[in-house]
Amino acid sequence: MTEDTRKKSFLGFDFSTQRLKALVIDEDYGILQEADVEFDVDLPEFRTSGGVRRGEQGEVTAPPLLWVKALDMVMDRLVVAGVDFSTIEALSGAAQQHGSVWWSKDAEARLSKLSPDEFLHTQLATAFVADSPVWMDSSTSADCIALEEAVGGPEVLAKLTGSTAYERFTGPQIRKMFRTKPRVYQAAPRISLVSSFACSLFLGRIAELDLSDASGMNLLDVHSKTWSEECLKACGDETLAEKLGAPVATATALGPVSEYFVRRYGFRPDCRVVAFTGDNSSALAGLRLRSGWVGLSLGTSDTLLLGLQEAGAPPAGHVLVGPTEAPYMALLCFANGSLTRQNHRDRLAGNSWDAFNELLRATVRGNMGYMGIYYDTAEIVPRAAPGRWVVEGAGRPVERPAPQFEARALLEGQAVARRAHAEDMGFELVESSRLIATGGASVNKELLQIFADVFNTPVYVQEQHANAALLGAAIRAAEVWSAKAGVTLAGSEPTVAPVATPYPDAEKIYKPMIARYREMLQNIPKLQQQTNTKTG
Ligand code: XUL
Repeated sequence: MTEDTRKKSFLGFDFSTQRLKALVIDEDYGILQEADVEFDVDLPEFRTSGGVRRGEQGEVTAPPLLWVKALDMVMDRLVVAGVDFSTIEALSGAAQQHGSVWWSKDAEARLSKLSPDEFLHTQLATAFVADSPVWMDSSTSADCIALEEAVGGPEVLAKLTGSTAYERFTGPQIRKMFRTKPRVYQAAPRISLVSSFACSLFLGRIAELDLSDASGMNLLDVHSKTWSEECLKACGDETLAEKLGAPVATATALGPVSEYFVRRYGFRPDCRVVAFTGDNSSALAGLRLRSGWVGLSLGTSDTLLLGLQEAGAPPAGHVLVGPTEAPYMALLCFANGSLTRQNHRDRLAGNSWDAFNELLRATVRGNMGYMGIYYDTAEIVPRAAPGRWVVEGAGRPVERPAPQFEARALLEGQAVARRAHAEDMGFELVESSRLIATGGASVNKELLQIFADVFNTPVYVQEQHANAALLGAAIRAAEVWSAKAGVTLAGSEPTVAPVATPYPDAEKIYKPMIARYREMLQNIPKLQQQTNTKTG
């Protein structure tokens, strides 16, 4: 076959908290094969629960060898699924953000001389010096405070690194290791994020961190795109910059796949490995968000993704270096998402969405002035304690609102909050704006209509694949490859279907509600302590 007619496909991975997933797409970005390994079920010998192990003081870790063994397993499942690895032009991956992998001294040498006759996990059994703290870890409050103090306060840190200090961010995690387990810190010549660790397995050497995931560490100056000396100094010693290595742009082909994969699975020797990144950055690529579009993942928590031209200094939420063409991206994780919606559906409408939607239909858009803020769990954006606040049109608190007003107040309140905080991050509505919804609750048409009206923009649903991070990994592999090869791939135009469009009077109704929401926030008790209740 000639170069032009040869079938081309692209491989993506998602090293998420509970499972490892793999996906092969073709030139149309259509899905060819998928495989999945669930850590607790498929690898019970690691004794994880939900993919992690919990300590008594908020520590949450995972053994990196679990992820290595899961890769052995998922590769075998791809073989069984019939993947022809010789058609794969490029591969890339996504991973849970913030987790750190602590490599041993002999790791790099081991990675470079892997025998294709053996599993990865048997050859890399001594490649790590510690279990990996992951994003659910909340044991580093003291380190967060110390880091903020070292640079001149939370606002200064947010301006510099895109976020105030968060327990799960890797800088505070490294600081804790340096402080409490100095031998581990000294024993590891290199530290990876979960994304760059996973990439290393394919490259046969320790991979560079990508700038987008590196922005989830409280260590990167997001303006100069280099490590902040001050932050490094506050979290470790003079060897830290060397341990981390210099980060690279996310859309970088780091090299060919290692010989191990060529000989064991039949990859082409010139198959490109594109830098892996964090799952949220990968989701931005998977949703193929353009300027002025908003990605909205409606899960246990709700996550908002935006492409940005400038890096602001967010009081809540995160600014990351952009993984695609927008220079920056905003990541807003609202702790109260689907679980909170379900709790109140159960309370107001006896466990039934149909009954809940009946309540919504008994009210009008704007809810006759009733507005609510519902935090069943401590909220992150904005940082606030759990509680429930409902007011009527004149702003007076309402003790016992009727169920139909509560139903609408809950959903409108959530959508209004999403828009207000997106605006705080620099989001501006433009003619071509769109909201792209994914996640479990994106099947709820009534909810999507409310989002369409509040954002005054049509809502589309990502239909092609429910897991935007996984799809994004394969798409990024395809796009970096095609840009380099000068080939336009048939799948590069997004295909999404509109499911809700705003009513003409939407802005008149909801714009004032955004101002009222900001006023309500003034009276809500703030959380003094940092919070890490975010769920994926
Ligand atoms: C983001 C975060 C989570 C993880 C989940 O800041 O902590 O979304 O990336 O995998």
